[in-house]
Amino acid sequence: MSNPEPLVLIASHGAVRHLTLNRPALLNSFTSAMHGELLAALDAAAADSAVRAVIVTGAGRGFCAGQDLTDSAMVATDKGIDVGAVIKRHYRPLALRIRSMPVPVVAAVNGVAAGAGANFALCCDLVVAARGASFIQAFSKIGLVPDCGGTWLLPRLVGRSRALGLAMLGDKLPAEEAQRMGLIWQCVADADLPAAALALAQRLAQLPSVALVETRRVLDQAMALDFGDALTLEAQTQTALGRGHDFVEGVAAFFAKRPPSFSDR
Ligand code: T3D
Repeated sequence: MSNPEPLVLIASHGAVRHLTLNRPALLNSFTSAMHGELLAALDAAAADSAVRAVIVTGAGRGFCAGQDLTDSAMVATDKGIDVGAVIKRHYRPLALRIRSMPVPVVAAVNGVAAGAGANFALCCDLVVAARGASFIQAFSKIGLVPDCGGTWLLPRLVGRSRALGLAMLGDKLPAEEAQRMGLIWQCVADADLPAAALALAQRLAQLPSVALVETRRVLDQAMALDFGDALTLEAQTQTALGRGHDFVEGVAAFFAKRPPSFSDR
């Protein structure tokens, strides 16, 4: 018997680990099985010291249509459907895994990103999208609130007013407009997406991973701090980073007028 097709394709380009959601016929919507493979692939990338950046993308014409609404996890029982249990079992660990990766994660959004598929992309550090891609907070159309971190991410990315507009109306937001309003980092021509995402990930891979990941953490934490506490957090973080090899290397490379070679992880 032949092995079933993997639900997440895994490839490496030097220090960049490339993960592709692979259920193209159903726009890469999430099943329990795909969640399992994705989490395992992210864990493996996190544990591999040769990996210095990760790209997530989708196979076919879609990026990810969110929860597969036909997956067995969704089937009603005699106690009714517990949607929250699906979130706790799958989307919470996924969102936390992305936000705690020891290296930067780039979402290369190749097509429609809907529901938890949109917020999965927005959990990533930098989002680059093809011009033909779009983002849909599809939740209100099926009587839910944004999940996979959407309630936390959206107002921080685009402000409360736009977050509410996107989440309540659930309209399709084209990638160009998503870039204009600051929801994503970059929108590129459709044909340029793979090369643009790889170039971005390769650039990130050459930067000091620990400092990048600490930048993510400190920026997120500072949102909930007053100015004085944010300054304290910056100082504490610089103390730790200043003891790292990467800081010594960065300063040495600057004075030697040579490219740095960062290795802390
Ligand atoms: O338990 C829980 O629910 C927990 C958590 C939930 C988090 C969530 O993600 S809730 C939100 C779930 N997602 C959606 O509601 C999006 C549903 N999909 C759509 O609105 C549309 O498909 C798109 C706007 C994303 C794309 O539209 P279009 O016209 O480009 O494609 P299509 O024809 O609608 O879809 C292509 C196929 O994929 C189609 O199947 P078919 O007819 O060719 O056999 C369609 O049914 C299927 N598909 C698309 N999205 C899903 C899906 N099948 C299952 N689940 C999906 N989410």
